[in-house]
Amino acid sequence: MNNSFYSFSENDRKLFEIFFSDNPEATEIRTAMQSFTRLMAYYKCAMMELETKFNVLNEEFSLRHDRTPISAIKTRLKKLDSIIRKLSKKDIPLSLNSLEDNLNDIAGIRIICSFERDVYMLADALLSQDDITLIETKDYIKSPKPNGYRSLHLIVSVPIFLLHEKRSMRVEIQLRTIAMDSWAALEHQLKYKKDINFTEDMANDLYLCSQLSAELDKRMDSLREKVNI
Ligand code: 0O2
Repeated sequence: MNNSFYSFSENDRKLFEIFFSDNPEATEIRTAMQSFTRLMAYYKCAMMELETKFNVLNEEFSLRHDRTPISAIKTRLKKLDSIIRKLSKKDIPLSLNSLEDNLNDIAGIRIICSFERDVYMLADALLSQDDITLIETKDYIKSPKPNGYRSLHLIVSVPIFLLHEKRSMRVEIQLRTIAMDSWAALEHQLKYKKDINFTEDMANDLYLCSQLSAELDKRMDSLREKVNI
């Protein structure tokens, strides 16, 4: 996990000059960049809150059941260029305020579980906490995407407590099994690698792989049930 809140590249600076400042004066741009960095810091705090919550759930589950349901936790802050791309795609005004109001996935946390049942158990445990507000659920496990993508997505609002204020921040949580995660990583690689021509045959093969991985998850879950863990 990266510990710096947000580090600006030269490219980010240029993007700021183009999109976030009406006035190309250096001080205006600096102020806009400072506000953006502060907002990113708040999102990072929200991810830290959620990461701790999942670590606590993992710990308590392991005390009760002698196994850990979480195999890995990954966090990421959306990069400035993909924020701008998403705002433009959705035809949303390019301003700092509109980021917070319109994008739910600036902060993302991915929870990778051993078993499909753990995905729902952890989602339920998190959502029953009284400081968590559920904003949206997309269950791509019960209803996979047409390409075969499976994962449970939750958009939640979580409070962060700053020196003089409390702020509610929205975070996208993706919960998935190890099999779902390796499928998604492979699909992402094949689809977005510049030198690969992504053919219809490859898309069909990937869809079949997704069905096999769903079958694998089912079998692993029934094994888990048999040994009662
Ligand atoms: P990144 O860098 O991974 O975050 P919305 O946000 O509601 O306007 P969107 O973006 O379609 O609409 O939301 P959705 O369907 O919940 O998907 C958001 C994220 O899920 C994506 O983030 C991916 O991480 C993952 N995802 C969704 N569909 C697929 C898929 O078909 N294949 C793979 N590999 N991942 C997928 P981003 O923003 O694309 O990028």
